[in-house]
Amino acid sequence: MSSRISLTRYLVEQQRMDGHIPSQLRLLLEVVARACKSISQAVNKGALGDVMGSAGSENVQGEMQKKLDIIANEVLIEANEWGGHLAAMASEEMEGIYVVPNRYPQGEYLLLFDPLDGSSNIEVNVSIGTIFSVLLKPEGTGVSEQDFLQAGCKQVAAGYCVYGPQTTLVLTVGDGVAMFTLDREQGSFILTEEDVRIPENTQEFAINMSNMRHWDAPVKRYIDECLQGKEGPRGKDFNMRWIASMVADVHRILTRGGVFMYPWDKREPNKPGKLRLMYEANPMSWLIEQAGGAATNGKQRILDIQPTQLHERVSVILGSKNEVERVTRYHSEA
Ligand code: P6P
Repeated sequence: MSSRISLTRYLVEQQRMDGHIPSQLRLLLEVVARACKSISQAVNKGALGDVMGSAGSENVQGEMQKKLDIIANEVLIEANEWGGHLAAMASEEMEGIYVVPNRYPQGEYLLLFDPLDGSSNIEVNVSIGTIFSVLLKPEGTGVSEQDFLQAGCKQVAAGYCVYGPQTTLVLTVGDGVAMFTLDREQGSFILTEEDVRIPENTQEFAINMSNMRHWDAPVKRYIDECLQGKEGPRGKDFNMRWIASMVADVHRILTRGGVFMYPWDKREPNKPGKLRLMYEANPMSWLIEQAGGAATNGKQRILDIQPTQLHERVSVILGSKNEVERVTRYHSEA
């Protein structure tokens, strides 16, 4: 039987091999993985636990919070605040940053997360997930929101945990993408994919088609060509998927290729897009690039965007390299 490599062993070997993972970062990633296991347990309870339905509150985005959004956020805060590896945390569910309390030692890392992405899918039992991003705190005493405003290319670790038919943790520290499946009997994440690669071409796109009338011309042009199939300019038929859970759509793309698009549209013209840059687009874009794909906002590489606000939004086009380059080219030609 091929030796089963646990997440802990993988991280220790990565640390030993090329010092890619300082011990404090290894500790942080193991703590985040343990928190995702707890979130997975809560998600899997469903209607059997007191975890379903609305929390009766709104998050900073003005969106109704589900009970599980709050639970997942609290699990991540409580798991990470005492370990001494973090200076502060930021979450989709919290307006401001969460500075590690003085009663605990402060570390050099900043952790950002969407604790439960796709929570509109909870009631219908469709895959949801936790997305996380790790930055180094800039030199200097104390920590402020400004310290978080770093471009995605500064990330030192990024990943997600998808709560689906399997619970799978997907991670990069800048040396490719690895996937770990949760062995519930042992309670440990086991390495099941290493050096994940996305095909450069695809015949599958993911976009919310109900927004078509609101899209900009380059997006309309790209999707129209896909819909024309082999009789059209692309000369091949396309398939469409839209799970309305970014984690699940990105996991499919990391697994078999494809292009995911949540572009700017006319519904809220003052917003650059729906998805958040710091804790959705940046971690997902790094994973995609580390697996040989590409990620732009239609005009520039997402990882090069210099953030100005913690919760700022961005237009997202990511996945198979040649398709992302085509959509981006259509924007530059427009
Ligand atoms: P829509 C989930 O709420 C999310 O932030 C992403 O996970 C997902 O891709 C998108 O929004 C779905 O948005 O407008 O299709 O419901």
